[in-house]
Amino acid sequence: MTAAPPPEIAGLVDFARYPVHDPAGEGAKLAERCRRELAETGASMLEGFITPSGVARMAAEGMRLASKAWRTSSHGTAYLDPPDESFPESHPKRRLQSTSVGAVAYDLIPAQDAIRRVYEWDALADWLAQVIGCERVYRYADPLGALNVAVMEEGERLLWHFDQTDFVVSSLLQDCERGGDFEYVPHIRTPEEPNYDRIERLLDGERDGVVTLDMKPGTMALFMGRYSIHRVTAVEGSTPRLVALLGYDTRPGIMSSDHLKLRRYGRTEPIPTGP
Ligand SMILES: O=C(O)CCC(=O)C(=O)O
Ligand SMILES: [Fe+2]
Repeated sequence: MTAAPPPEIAGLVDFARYPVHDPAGEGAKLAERCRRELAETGASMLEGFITPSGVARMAAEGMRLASKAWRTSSHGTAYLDPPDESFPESHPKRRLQSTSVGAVAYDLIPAQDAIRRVYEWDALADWLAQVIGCERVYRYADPLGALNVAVMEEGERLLWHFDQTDFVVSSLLQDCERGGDFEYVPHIRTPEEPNYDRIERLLDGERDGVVTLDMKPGTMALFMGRYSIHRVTAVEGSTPRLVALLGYDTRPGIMSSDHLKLRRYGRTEPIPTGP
């Protein structure tokens, strides 16, 4: 028997098209499709996963939160590690790129906000486990980074990089007027082959193999960012680009490091709630 979707998600997710709450039936078929797409292209796009009214609500809630974003503007390598001086200057391990983004931490997102309801919906994590083929998937235990909203304003861009996690679930809540494109090169490296030459040419501006992900508001994007290098091009226009990033892991209790929390949110501890 199919469990009914819980009332707090009603109206937010298009269950008819994406029956993720039906793990033994249609949800399993959908998981199989996503699994295949991830293997083939490094991404799987669930267009219209969030309903039009759900997206409108999420965009309005995101805009209310945007002023609380911690803004960083810095330089980094594609590996998100400090530059490794043992390599030649132009080498990807050493090359610095500029990057700037604002991030609203989980503890600043009200419990009743629509994106938080979707993230905290257990059936979604269970369905993701089916997609990636492991027994369970857990939401991050990180009080700041588990769910966060990235706010990119005019002129901001995200550097070419690999994620340090296997997979990312994201949803564009609001697009900017121009630019802000999510570009990636599927499977540019493997655990065995770092492919530094190819990455160096990409950083030099060679466009071979670059694909633009079709991120539309309402699409739930599953992306394997550890092996597919990606970036967000500079945002243009006065409308901020808002993306919700939903953090999961195959192990329970996972947090990001204090270093990463400080960098992304400007603090390591959640803001205390009143008595
Ligand atoms: O903003 C996006 O669409 C992607 C963000 C991203 O790649 C990251 O935070 O690692
Ligand atoms: Fe990323």
